[in-house]
Amino acid sequence: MDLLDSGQKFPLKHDVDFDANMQFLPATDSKRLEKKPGRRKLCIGLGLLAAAAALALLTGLLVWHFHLRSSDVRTTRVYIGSMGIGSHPFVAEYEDSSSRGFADLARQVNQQLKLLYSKNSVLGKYYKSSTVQAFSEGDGSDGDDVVAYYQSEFEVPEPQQSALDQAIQSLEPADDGHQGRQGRLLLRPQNTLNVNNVMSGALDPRMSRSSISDKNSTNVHVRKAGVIDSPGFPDASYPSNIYQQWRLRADPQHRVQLDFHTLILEDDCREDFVKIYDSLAPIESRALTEQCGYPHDSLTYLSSGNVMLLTLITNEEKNFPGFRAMYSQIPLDDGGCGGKLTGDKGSISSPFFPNNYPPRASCVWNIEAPKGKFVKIQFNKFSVGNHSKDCPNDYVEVNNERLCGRNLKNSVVTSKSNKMTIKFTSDASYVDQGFTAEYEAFVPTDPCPGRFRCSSNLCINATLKCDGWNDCGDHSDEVNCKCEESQMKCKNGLCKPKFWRCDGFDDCGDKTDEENCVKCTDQEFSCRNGRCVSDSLRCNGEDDCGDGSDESACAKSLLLQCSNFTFRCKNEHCISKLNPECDGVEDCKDGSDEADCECGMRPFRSSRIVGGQVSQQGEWPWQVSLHARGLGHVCGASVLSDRWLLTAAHCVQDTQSNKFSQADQWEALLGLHVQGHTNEWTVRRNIKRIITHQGYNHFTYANDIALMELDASVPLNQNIWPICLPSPTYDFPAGREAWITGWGATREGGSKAAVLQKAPVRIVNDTVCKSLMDDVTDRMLCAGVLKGGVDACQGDSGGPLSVTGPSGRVFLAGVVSWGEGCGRRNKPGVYTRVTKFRSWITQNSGV
Ligand code: 4AZ
Repeated sequence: MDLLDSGQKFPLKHDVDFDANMQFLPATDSKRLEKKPGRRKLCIGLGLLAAAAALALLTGLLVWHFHLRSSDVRTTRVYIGSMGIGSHPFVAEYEDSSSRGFADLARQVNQQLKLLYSKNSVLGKYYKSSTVQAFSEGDGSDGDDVVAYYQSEFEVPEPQQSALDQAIQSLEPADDGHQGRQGRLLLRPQNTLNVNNVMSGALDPRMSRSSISDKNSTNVHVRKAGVIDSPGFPDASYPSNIYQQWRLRADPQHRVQLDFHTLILEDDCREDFVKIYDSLAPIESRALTEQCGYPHDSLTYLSSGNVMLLTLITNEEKNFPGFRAMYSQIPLDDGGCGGKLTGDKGSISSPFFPNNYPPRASCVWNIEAPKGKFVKIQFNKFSVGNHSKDCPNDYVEVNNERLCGRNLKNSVVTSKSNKMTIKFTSDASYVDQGFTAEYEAFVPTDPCPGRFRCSSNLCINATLKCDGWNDCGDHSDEVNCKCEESQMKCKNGLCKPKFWRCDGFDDCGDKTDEENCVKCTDQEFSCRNGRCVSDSLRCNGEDDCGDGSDESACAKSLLLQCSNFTFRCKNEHCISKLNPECDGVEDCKDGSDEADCECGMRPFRSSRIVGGQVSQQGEWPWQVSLHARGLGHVCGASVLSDRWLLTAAHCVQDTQSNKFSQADQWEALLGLHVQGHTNEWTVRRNIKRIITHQGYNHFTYANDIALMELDASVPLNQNIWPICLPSPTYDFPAGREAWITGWGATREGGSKAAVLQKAPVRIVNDTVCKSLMDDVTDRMLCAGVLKGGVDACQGDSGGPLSVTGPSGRVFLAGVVSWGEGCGRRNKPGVYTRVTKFRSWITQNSGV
C-alpha cells in the first residue's frame, strides 16, 4: 500500500466483541426446589458448582481480555527507507513509476527487503509488505548507482513496537559507516541486487493522520528553473487535511535549490507544516527543515545530492495562504569552501551564506599569518544548529574546539601561533544559516593596538570604555569604572547614565536602576496617576486610586467613573481593564470593546530604517508607500480601512518645487514589498483628498498627522490589512517593544532602501525623552534604542510605529515624525502619539 494512496494508518484490530459474547446462566426455579427437598441438596450442589464454573469462566475471560488479548491487538507500523544499490546503472525510466523498468527494479527491491527482513526474527515475524516509491541516481559514494526509496509496513502487537523499532534501527550503518548486524554480508549469496546501504525510520506520525483525505505526489525536474505553489496559492488558502509531496530531481552532479518567496502557514507545527528532505522519501534522518507560521530566517535550501522532497501537511483547522517556492539546480562543486589563507586579514563564511548551508558539507580553512604573529577570528553571524554539549551535529571547529548554537555573535577565538585551522561540518539532517567570520593576525604583545581589549578578546574603540554602554557584550568595558557626575552606580558596580533610572528597563542588569522608583512603600500599590494606596486595596472592587488602575488587570473588569485611565464603552460606561480593546474578551456589556477588530492581525496568522533588517512580503500589511508624481517614494503611511490611510502632516506640506498638499500629486502603493517591483499583491490608488490636522506646526512638528482618502476602496487580503487604532486611553508603557518599518534611508544622510525594512525599538519613558530632546510634547511619543544605531530616518516619515497587544493584534502607537539625525546615541525617534488623535481620526474619516 503506497501511503500516498492509502487511507487510515495504524488501524486497531477489534478481534472479539467481548461484551456481546458474555452469557449469564438462567435463574433456577425456586418453587420446584421447595416441593422436592430430596433433590434440593443435589440442586444446591449443582447450583454452587455452576456458579463456581461461571466465576472461573468470568475470571478467565477477564484475564484474557486484560492481559492476553491486549498483546494480540496489532497496529500497522510504517517505516520509510532507502536502499543503495551497486553495480546497477541508473536508467531514465526509473524516474517514471509507470515504466516497465521501474516495475522490474521495484519487484527486485521488494524481494530484497523481504529477504532482509526475514533474517531478523522480529522483522520477519511482523512484516507485511513494501512499496517502492521512487528511484534516484546514487552519488557514487559507497558504490551506489541507484537509490531506491520505499515504505515498509509491519503489523505488530503493541508491546512489541519498540522491539520492532530497534530491529529496524539495526539495519542502518553503524556510526563507523559499517552496516549493522543485519548488514549486506548476510544477504549473500541469495542476493539479486548488490545492496550497499539500507536506512529507514518510522514515518512522522503527522503524515499518517487518519484525517488526511487528499494525498498527492508530483515529480518535478529542476533542470529548468520554475515555481511551486501550495494548492490555492495565492488566491485562496490551502485546503484542509492534505498531504502533498513534490519530488524534486536535478541533473547528475547538481544540487536542487529551493527558495521560498512566501511561506505563511498556521503557527503550530503540530497542525500544518512544510517539511523538506534530502531524499526522495520522508526519512526523518534526512529531514532538512520543518517550517510553519511565518518564518523569518533564511528560506533557501540546498540538497547534498541531486534529489529533494518537499512536503506539505495540513489539518482541518485554520487554513493559511501557504507558500510559493522557486526551484533550480546548481552544479555540485559550486559553493566550494575552505582552502589555504595567508595574509594579515580576511573573511570566511559557511557555504552559500547567507543562504542555509547544505547537509553533509565539510570545509577546512588553514590560515597562516606572518611568522611571529598570532591569529584571531571573530564571528559576526553565527547560526550553526542547536547548542548542545560536544556539538555532535553541525559545528565549527577552531583549534580543535567545537562551536555550535546561536549565541556566538561577536565571539573571538585566538591561536597561540601564526597558524589557525577552522573546520565547518554539517551532518545529514537539519541545516541552518551558518556563519561569517573575520580573521586577523596580531602581535601577541599588543592584541588590540590603540583600542580597548574586552575580556572576550574583542577590540573596541578606547572611548567606549566606561561610557555606560555595554559595548563589549560581556560588560568588561564597564567594570572598574569611576562613575561620573552624570552617572549612577549600579549594585553590580556598573555605571549607567542617571536618566536611565526608572525608565522601565533593566539597564544595570541587576535591576538596581529600577528599584525604589515610586514614592510608594513595599506595602503600597503605585497607581498609574502617581498616587499610592495600600496593596490590600488592589482588586477589591472599589476605585481606590481614583483612576481605576488598582482595579485594572484584575480577573473582573469594573464599571468606574470615566477618566484618562478607563476605557469608554459605546454605551458610555467606563471600565477599569487596561487596554481591553480587541483582546479577545468582551469587557463592555455592549461588546463594543471587541467591535471593529478586523485589524492588526496578519490576517492568516493565528495570530528610512537605520539598523534594520529586510522584512518579508506580507509581514507588515498595513505599511503603505506614498509616491509623489515624478519623485517615487517620499513617505510612509498606514492602512486604517479599505479607504483611509494615516500619514504625517509634514509629508503633505508644499515645498518650493512640489505641491505635496494636493491629492493629485500622490499615488499610494499598498501591498508593496520592494520599491520598483510591484507584483500581483501590489495595489495602486490615487488619493481623493488629504485632511491635514488644522493644528500642524511646521516649526515644532506639533500635530504632525494627516488622513488620506483613496479614490477607490482596496481589497483587503494578507498583503493589505488595517492596523488597529488604540483608544484614547490605551497604554503603551515605557520599555515596551515596538517595530518601525519603512523604505527610508538606512543611515543618516544615506540612500533609501529598496526592500521594506523593519527594526525593533522600545518605547522611551516620557521624562527621559524630554530630558534628551527639545520640544517633545505630551502629544508626541518617543521610541528608539538609546544606545544608537536603530531608528527611523528620512523617508520613513508618516509610517507606523507598530506595537503588538496581548492578544497578538498590532496597534498603531505612533506616526513617524521627527528626530535629531538618525540612529544617534541618546536621540530617540519622535512619533505623533496616536491615542491623542483618536477622536480626530473618527471625526474626519469615520474610522
Ligand atoms: C525624516 O527626515 C526623519 N530619527 C524621520 C524620522 C527621524 C529623523 C528624520 C527620526 O523624515
